[in-house]
Amino acid sequence: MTAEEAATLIKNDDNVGFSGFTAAGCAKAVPVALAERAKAEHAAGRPFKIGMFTGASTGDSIDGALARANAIKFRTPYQSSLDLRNAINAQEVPYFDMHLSHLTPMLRHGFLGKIDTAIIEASDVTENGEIVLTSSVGITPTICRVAEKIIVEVNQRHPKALRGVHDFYIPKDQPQREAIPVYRPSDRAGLPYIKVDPAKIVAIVETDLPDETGAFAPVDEITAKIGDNVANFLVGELKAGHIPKEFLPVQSGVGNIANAVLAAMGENKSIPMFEVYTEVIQDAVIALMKSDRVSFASGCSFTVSNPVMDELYSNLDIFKPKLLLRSQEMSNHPEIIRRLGLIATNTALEADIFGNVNSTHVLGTKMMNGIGGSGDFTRNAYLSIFVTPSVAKGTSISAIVPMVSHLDHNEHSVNILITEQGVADLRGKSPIQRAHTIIENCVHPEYKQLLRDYLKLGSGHTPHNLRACFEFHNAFSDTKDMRNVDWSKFR
Ligand code: 0RQ
Repeated sequence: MTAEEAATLIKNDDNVGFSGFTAAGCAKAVPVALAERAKAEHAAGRPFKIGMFTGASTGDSIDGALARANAIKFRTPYQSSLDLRNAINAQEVPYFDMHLSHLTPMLRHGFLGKIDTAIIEASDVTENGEIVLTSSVGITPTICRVAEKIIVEVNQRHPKALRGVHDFYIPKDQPQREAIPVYRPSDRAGLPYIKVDPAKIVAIVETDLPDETGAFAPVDEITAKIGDNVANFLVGELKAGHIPKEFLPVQSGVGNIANAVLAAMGENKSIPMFEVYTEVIQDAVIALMKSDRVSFASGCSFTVSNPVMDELYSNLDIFKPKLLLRSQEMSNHPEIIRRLGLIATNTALEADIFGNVNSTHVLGTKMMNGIGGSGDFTRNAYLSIFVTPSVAKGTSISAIVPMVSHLDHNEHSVNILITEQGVADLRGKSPIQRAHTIIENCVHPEYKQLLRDYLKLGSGHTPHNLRACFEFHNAFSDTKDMRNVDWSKFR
């Protein structure tokens, strides 16, 4: 049927689960038709809002279109759409930020209510209910299981030869749970297709639309320096015997900095060819496969720019044996992450001098995207690294502050902090030792003395001054520059 006809199957107040992870593998036609339907209902004076579960962020056709149509009842677990972010920060859309590995078990346990309809994108669907997905897996196996109805967009952009790239495995519920049989990034645990009762498929809509993934920013001086610092630190760890000589699988976060870090690791020939066990497979991973620096990559999505996607699909016979897509429950599972011994690198918005990290809230109150998978990986990795430029908005914001204005990853989980200034190895250090290491190695020169002076205002094991700890943030909100902090009134 048409997307418009399919959209009429969704009612006001329904909960909808969407396929996709980042913009990869998202439905594109039905959500846009749904947003149009919401606008028409609102114009007729009737309410129309849906609850939304997705894998992570989505393309503009889902989050952007539905936010602009004022059609969202609630939203979880991660987003990166400007229109949706504005609605969340204006308190128009209730949003709950979740560890991505937690979402599907919670949906299966019924903690988050029922799902009326799953709207998913597929490359193929058979009469007996075998569904092969496209460029991501996300939460799709679970929403297909728990939803009452399934709407499938079959997108011709994605070749049927994708069958075999995915691995669909849902662990048994407790107390019957068994060990997940993934011992290497390339191990498969389940089927290459999702099996559903064909009677649940209430609509099939044909499309031919590209994923809405944007291009990555080119590596610049700052991100290149951060990438080099990460690569050189890992070479030191190899030489010290802290990382085995065959290396360990790598997880790398989302965004431009993460892309630059992977590129720098690929260029540093003291690092052997490595495997990737991650969430988002970005452009840099595909480039490193071509140059024989990455031997295998397991992830939850191909979050690649359109030219890289075209190249991937044109050479699928070469890339297919080296790639695997899993659900986010598997790509981010603590059991597998701890077993494989991942080297995890994620991006902080701000960190404090004691090693606590804020990945989500700009200046403590405004939601940026969400915690995503960063907590799943950070808490369970062999080595947990956080990267960030030392300053933001010119030099008016220091990314290193006395106390983080929101806490996502605490001092117990953060091993290494890296900026373009240098590397702070926090392992085995007391709070005061961590503070000295971070200030001297990672802080921008404009903020070093200010933070040294802050440390003198406190006392105790973790020498905070609770009256002064948010003065960087207060100075920014009062004067638009954190450097205008004045410690004299706290001495
Ligand atoms: O704003 O562009 O307006 O100048 O915050 O900067 O360049 O978008 O950075 O793409 O690397 O994303 C943490 C958001 C970084 C991302 C975050 C301003 C800065 C800029 C951000 P402007 P960019 P990135 C697993 C891993 C959580 C999820 C995660 C993220 C903007 O990495 O969402 O890790 N992480 N998932 O100027 C105020 C500060 C600031 C600041 C930067 N201290 N205060 N503003 N900015 N520092 C994968 C998944 O889960 C999918």
